[in-house]
Amino acid sequence: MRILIALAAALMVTGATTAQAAAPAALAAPNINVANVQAHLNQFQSIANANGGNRAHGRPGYLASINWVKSKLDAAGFTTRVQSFTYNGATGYNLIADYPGGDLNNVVMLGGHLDSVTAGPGINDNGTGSASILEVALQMKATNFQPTKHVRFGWWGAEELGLRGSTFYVNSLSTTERSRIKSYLNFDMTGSPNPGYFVYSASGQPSGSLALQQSLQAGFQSKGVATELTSVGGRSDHAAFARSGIPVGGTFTGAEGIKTSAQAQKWGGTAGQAYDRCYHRSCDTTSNVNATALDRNADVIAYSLWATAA
Ligand code: DPN
Ligand code: ZN
Repeated sequence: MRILIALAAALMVTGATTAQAAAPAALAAPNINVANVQAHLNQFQSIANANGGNRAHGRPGYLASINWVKSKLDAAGFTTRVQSFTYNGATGYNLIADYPGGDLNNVVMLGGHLDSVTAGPGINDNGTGSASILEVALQMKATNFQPTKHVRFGWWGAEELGLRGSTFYVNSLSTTERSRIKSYLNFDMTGSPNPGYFVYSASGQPSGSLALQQSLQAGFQSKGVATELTSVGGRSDHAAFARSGIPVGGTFTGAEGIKTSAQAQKWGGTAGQAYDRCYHRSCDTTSNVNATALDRNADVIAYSLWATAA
C-alpha cells in the first residue's frame, strides 16, 4: 500500500514535470541597460546643441534626429522607412521601423514623438520615450527575440503641433492595414525629474486596451513599483490610433501637473512641485531626467512588448 502511494505520487510528479517541459517556455524580457538609453539621450542633446538648441518640427535638429535613429535601426537589421508630410508650410517626418518576422496580420506597434518644442532640446519630452523604444528595439535584435506577432515601431513628427505625424500615419493606412494593427503602445515623457508612475487608463479607450493597461501594470508590479492610472486623453500620439479603434496603452511620468503629498510618500520626490518643472522649456536638457524613472519605464516597455508580441 505504501509502495503504491509512493508510486502514484512519483507518477504525478513525473506527469507534472513532463507537462511543464512540453509547454514552450516564454522568454523573459531583457533588463534594459539604462546607460544605453542615457547614451541615446546624450545624442539627442548633441543634435539640439548643433542645431540651434531644439529638435522641433521644420527645424534642422528634427531631421537630424530622424536620420540618427534610422541609422541605428538600419545597422540592427530593421526595415526602415521615412514618411514625409507637410504641416504649417514645413516638411515633417515619421520614421517607421519593422522588425523582420512575425505574423503580418497581427501587428504590435510601439511609438513616441521625436519632435521637441522650439523652446528647448526636448530631452524628457520626448527624448526619453524615443530613446527607450529605440533601445528596446535594439535589444530585440541583440537577444534574437522571435515573437509570434509582427513588431513595428514609429517615431512621430509634429506631435507638439497637434499629433500631426501620428495622425498622418494612421490616415495613410488602408482599412485593411489599419485592422492588422492589434495594439499600439505610446511612450511620451518617461523620465520626469520629479516622477510619477502613471499607466494610461483603458477606460474610454477601444476595447482591447485593458489588456495593454494590465500588462504595463504587471511590468511595474514585477519591479515592486506602485502605479496610478491616468487619462491622457488626446494629449499624445496614441489618440490617433484610438480614434480608429486600435487598442492603446502607455506609460507617463508626468508633465506640468503637481505631485501630491500622497504621491511623494509613495514614490519619493517633492510634493507641491511639478513632475517636470522644465516641461516645454529650454531647461529640458539631459539634466532634466530622473535615471530611476527612465530605467524602470524602459524595463516595463520591454516587459510589455515581450508579453504582448510573444
Ligand atoms: N504630449 C506631451 C507633450 O508633448 O507636450 C505631454 C503629455 C504627454 C501629456 C503624455 C500627457 C501625457
Ligand atoms: Zn511629449
